[in-house]
Order: sequence, then structure tokens, then C-alpha cells
Amino acid sequence: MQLKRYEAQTINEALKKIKTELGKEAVIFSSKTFVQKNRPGRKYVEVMAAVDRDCNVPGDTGFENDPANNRASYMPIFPKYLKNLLLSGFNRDISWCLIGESNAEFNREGNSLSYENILFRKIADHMPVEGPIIVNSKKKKVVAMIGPTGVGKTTTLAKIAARYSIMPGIRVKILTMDTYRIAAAEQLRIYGKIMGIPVYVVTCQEELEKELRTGDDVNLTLIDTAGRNYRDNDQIMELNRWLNKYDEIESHLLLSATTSEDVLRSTLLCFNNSRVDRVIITKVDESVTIGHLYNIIVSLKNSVSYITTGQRVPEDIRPATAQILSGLFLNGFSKSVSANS
Ligand SMILES: Nc1nc2c(ncn2[C@@H]2O[C@H](COP(=O)(O)OP(=O)(O)OP(=O)(O)O)[C@@H](O)[C@H]2O)c(=O)[nH]1
Ligand SMILES: [Mg+2]
Repeated sequence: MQLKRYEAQTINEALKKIKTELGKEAVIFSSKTFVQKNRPGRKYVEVMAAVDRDCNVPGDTGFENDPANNRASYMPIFPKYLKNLLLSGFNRDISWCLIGESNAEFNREGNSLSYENILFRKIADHMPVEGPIIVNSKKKKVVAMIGPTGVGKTTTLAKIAARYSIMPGIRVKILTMDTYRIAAAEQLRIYGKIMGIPVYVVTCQEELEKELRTGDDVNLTLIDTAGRNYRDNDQIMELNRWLNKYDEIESHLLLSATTSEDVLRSTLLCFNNSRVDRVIITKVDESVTIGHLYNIIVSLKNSVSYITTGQRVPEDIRPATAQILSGLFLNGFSKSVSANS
């Protein structure tokens, strides 16, 4: 599916351009009239048109070319859904691909599924999810929470610690490397005391090494780190150094759903200089629309492990599944996750 924006003085002029470039099969998706900024009184029209050609999403190879290759497959049979996707923050290319693929399947002979059901599955199909941290009693698992400031690293770590600490045969310990803020270690000590989990502050590489190599019977070590400013290269490099030194550490990058798509992309670019193994999406309860996250997630190399849905420890966290995420993207937080709480 190829979607293009055209500008012209009149709608007829725009249609002529579209016909020449995209051909007679082009579908008009929307048209709007604007007043020219530098020439008050003069108007121009903007027309969005699409044609069923290539369905590649930038940065993503997961979307198929439209298999049905007939007119019904690209006609926006259900403009309501297309509009909803766009209003939820899904970008135009991705929205059109999802609608194109859903239309094709909906029109396929013998289909008995509702359109919504098909769209739900299409959204889920493209999502890399891996689910919760796997801990077993035989091997030591070490997980670090990394990410920008204030995204919920410490709170999420406490939620995960609480969940695993009550599992039979699993022993948990917490290390904090956040020595920038005095209150940070104290915040974790309080959680640790309530949950009966030991908390250690590590101030240097030697102390980290000692804690990782000690012969205790802990199965899950959770490491809290200080928030990194994604624009501060030194901070990112420092994180990089110790993450690369310890292969056994599985790093989970936390991204807040309340962050704009541009900032999320920059954050990912910077943190990908470090080793990122999984992604946790936080604060979905605070975000009005989350389609912008989908645009990011479908192009990720890393899969999503958890989503967090509020401030309560340990309640407000869910292991990520394609179904939960798809429901979230399609129906928003209040109708999906919170309804199933
Ligand atoms: N609404 C909502 N708030 C959250 C969620 N997770 C964390 N918070 C809140 O976000 C704020 C920051 O959380 P922290 O866990 O301290 O974040 P952090 O990433 O450790 O912050 P720094 O260590 O300063 O970088 C706190 O007020 C948390 O209660 C969530 O899923 N939803
Ligand atoms: Mg913190």
C-alpha cells in the first residue's frame, strides 16, 4: 500500500496529479482546504491518496505485500477502523497496511471472522513479544532495568521483585547502582524491607562484580540503575561499559507510553548503543493514545517483556502478550487492560 500526500491549488488539479502518478486505481483517502500562510486569502488543497502497491513499513519487514491484489483489498471498506487507527497515533503507512491486510482477509472466501477480530489479529501478528523473565532454580538470572529518568525503573523493579519473591524455590536480591540520588537507595530499601528481600548498594564495578560472583543461593538478581539522559553520551557510554562486561546481565529498557514518538525514537537510538535485550512499556494508564508506541514496537529488534499500568506495587504490571498489547492498541487502556484487572 502506497500512501501519498498531494498539494494543489484546486481539487481538480490534485486529482490530475494523482491520476498521472498513481494511476486510475488510486483511492482518495481525504482532502482538506488550507489558507496559505504567506499569502492570506489564497487557498490550497491537500489530498491524501493511496494505491495498492508496496506495503513496506519503514524499518519493518514484517508486513506482507497485499496477497489478494484486487480492488477490494485496498478499498477502505471500513473507514471507521482506519480513522480510529490514525486517531490512536498509528502512523499512516502502518494504518493503511493493517487495514489493507485486514480487508484482504475479511474478503477472502470462507472467512467467518468479524472485521474487528481480524484487525486485532493483524495488530498482534506484527508485535515482537517475549513475556516475563524466565527464572529457574538451576541457573542464576540477572536482570538490569535501564532507561531515561523517571520512566518507572525502580517501581517496576519492585513490582517484579515482589512477584518472584513469593514463588516457591525462588530467591531474589536487589542491587542498586543508582548512587546519584540519596533517596534512590532508600526507596528500594523500604520496598526490600516490606518484601523481605535483601538490597545492596553497589558504587563501583568491583562491588558489582563481587555481588554477581558471590556464591549465594539467589536465583534472580534485579539491578536498578540511575536514569540516563539519552542526550548525555558519557552516561550512555558508562552504562555500555559495564553492560558489555557482564554478558549474563539481561537488560530491560523501559520506555514510557507518555513519551512522544520522536523522543522514543531518539531514546532507542541512544540506548541501542548499549546492549538492550528487552523492552518494558510503562505508564500505559497515563497515556491517552498509544498508537505511537506501535509504530516503534513493530520496528524493534527487541521484544516486549512487560507493560506497567499504574503506581501500585506489585499489582500494576502485566507480562506482555500479543493479545494484551493488541487489545491495548485497539481499544485503549480503560477498555482492555483495566477491564481485565
Ligand atoms: N501512572 C503510572 N505511574 C508510574 C508507573 N510506573 C511508575 N510510575 C510513577 O512514576 C514515578 C517515577 O517512578 P520511578 O520508579 O521512581 O522512576 P525511575 O525510572 O526509577 O526514576 P529515576 O530513578 O529518577 O530515573 C513515580 O511516581 C512512580 O510511582 C506506571 O505504570 N503508571
Ligand atoms: Mg529510580
